[in-house]
Amino acid sequence: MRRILITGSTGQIGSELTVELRRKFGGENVISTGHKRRPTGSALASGPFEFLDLDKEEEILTIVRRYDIDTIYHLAAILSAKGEEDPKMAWNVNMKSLINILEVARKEKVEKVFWPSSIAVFGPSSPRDNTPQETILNPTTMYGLTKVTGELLCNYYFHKFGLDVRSLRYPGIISSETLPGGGTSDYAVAMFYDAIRSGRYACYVRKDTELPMMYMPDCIEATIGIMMADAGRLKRHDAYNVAGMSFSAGALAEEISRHIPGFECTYEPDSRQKIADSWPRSVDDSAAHKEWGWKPKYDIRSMTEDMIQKVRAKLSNAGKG
Ligand code: AKB
Repeated sequence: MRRILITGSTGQIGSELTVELRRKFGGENVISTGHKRRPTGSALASGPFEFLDLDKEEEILTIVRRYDIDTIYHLAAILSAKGEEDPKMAWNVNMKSLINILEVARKEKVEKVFWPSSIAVFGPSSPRDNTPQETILNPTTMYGLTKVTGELLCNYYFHKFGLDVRSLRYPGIISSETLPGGGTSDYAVAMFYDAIRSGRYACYVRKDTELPMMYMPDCIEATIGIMMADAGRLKRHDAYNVAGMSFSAGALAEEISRHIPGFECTYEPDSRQKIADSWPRSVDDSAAHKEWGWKPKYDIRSMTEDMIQKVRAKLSNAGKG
């Protein structure tokens, strides 16, 4: 059996995707990589880990050859809010790593590559409700620029070299395992932690700010789902819109209050408000439904119930430790 390589495997999505792929395909067959720290925790430590500098094509090549890799999930990236602090660094990290992965993949005849795009490809001139699959892509963040360029690049490698690249436009992802870092949608995760710890949260976007979101189990399902889909059914190799749920910051606070009576959320918008205002409130993911059977399971109610339970258990275990 050939093997799977994951970049960014200590991040919010990578940490949970690694565990699920190892459960499905066996620990030894999933190579997790990162460039800063070794993963902690038994689940992530349940298979090979390699330090990998994605800036260096030859390092990627060495690992792909050493492990006989046939599938790559390239998740490492700088997200939207962090990208605005140092736009040049965001461009360099996001674009250099992607082109290096695509180059190694085509040269080594890797079978499939997954690369995440984002709702950040849209901008203020895109329709904000039920945003279509095909519409104006005119982002105003550097992160969004790298996602539009990345989509074009993936599509180019598919048509020019026949490399099977697949991609999703992730909405904000909500999860309890690994905290997100540097994104605009991170408030949806932080609100749970602060609500459980202290019963209050100062939210950095307005109460009426509505964004598309997805719970991690659906995110993992969508990511593996598109990679397992029959190639003949996929009409696109740039990226598919995928929706889970859409809600405002105020609606999430209200839902959390049902579990934590007296929870108090205040709203103190900062520079991330402008980014959120440039993104869709909801997206049309009918192409994903039709072409590869995408169907989310969680809505705001079931996600909140599960998050409260998981974050409570996590914080109470951490308190004991
Ligand atoms: C971010 O907020 O930057 C990301 C995203 C929506 O791509 N979570």
